[in-house]
Amino acid sequence: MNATSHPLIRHDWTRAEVKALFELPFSDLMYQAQTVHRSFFNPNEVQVSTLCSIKTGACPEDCAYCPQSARYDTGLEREKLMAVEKVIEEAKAAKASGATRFCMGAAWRSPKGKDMPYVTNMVKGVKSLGLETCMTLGMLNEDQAQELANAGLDYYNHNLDTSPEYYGEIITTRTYQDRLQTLANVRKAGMKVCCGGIVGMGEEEGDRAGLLVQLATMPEHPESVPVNMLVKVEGTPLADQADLDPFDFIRTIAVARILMPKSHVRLSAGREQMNEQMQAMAFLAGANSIFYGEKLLTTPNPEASKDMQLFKRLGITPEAYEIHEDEAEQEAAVVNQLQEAQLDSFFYNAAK
Ligand code: SAM
Ligand code: DTB
Ligand code: SF4
Repeated sequence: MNATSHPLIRHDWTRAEVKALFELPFSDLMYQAQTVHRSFFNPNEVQVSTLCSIKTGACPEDCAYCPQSARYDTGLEREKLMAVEKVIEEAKAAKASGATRFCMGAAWRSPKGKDMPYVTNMVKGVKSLGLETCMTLGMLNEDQAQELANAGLDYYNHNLDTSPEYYGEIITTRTYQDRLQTLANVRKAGMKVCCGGIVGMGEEEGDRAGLLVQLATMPEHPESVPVNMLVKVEGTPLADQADLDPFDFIRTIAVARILMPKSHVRLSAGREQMNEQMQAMAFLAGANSIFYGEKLLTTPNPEASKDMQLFKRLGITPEAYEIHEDEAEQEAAVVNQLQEAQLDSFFYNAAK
């Protein structure tokens, strides 16, 4: 039996079934999640990704959680698109400190045509270092998705954020359907999908179930499922949102693990606000990926050395990323193109 035909991998989850999982006694839920996790993964390995904000702030969208929206005064300094060589320097540093995936995020509604050569050069450059690549640039049309896939982008991150019902409370400048369309374009182009959401935005348990049902009933589960705990930022509409019960956060991770057994579930934003016991419980619930490095996009994340100490205390090792030889050759060939990219980006930024 191959992994995709495994009886635990289902695409027909109903809201009622998922709500019933959320309502299990905590220990029963954790036991199920652990059982599923151990059938598909080494439970003592966690994938580590580092984030880099390649274009910061001044975003036209109105996402109520986001410090980068131009609509809210969060005191964030806007920064234009980072030069390709700077991105590559950051990626080298991330690799040196142990990351295997480099995720580049831009505060855009969607990339403009003029941006595409720069972002595709970033992908090629970062890949040539032997890192997995991920980008999150907002909405993509089919052509843009194909361009990124052709450049070698491994993952595209585009979150659904919450349930379809609660979505309108959080974002009005793009629809749920827009998001699903981008995800379909990413799949069609052959990239891996990174898609999850945020909890602690005032949603109900039914909304957390609704988000997970959306993800788990996709024809292919997202390979990576980030579960973000809202980072409350002064100036955003959600700055004073009440804290979510930490056990409800852990339940969300556990249910995601049960619904999408083969996916990496990421204990994503919000770790700076969690103690180590809570993070350990998230790993126990089936989380097996983190963002690693002092900064998320604009807000703080635990220090890398603290994470490594935590891993050591828990007997966790970072998951290795094996690249195949033919890929390595192709990637080495890209190094030559890099100098060109660096020059391009110098002129692009100098012209702005
Ligand atoms: N602008 C692009 C977009 O939204 O499609 C990409 C970058 S955006 C910052 C990526 C994701 O970060 C959002 O979809 C959201 O899930 C997450 N995020 C942003 N602000 C957050 C916050 N304050 N707390 C938790 N997650 C957050
Ligand atoms: C995701 O799901 N979480 C990341 C990543 N994808 C791009 C972003 C978290 C951002 C937290 C707020 C900030 O640092 O600006
Ligand atoms: Fe813009 Fe993305 Fe922030 Fe929404 S989440 S305001 S699209 S940067």
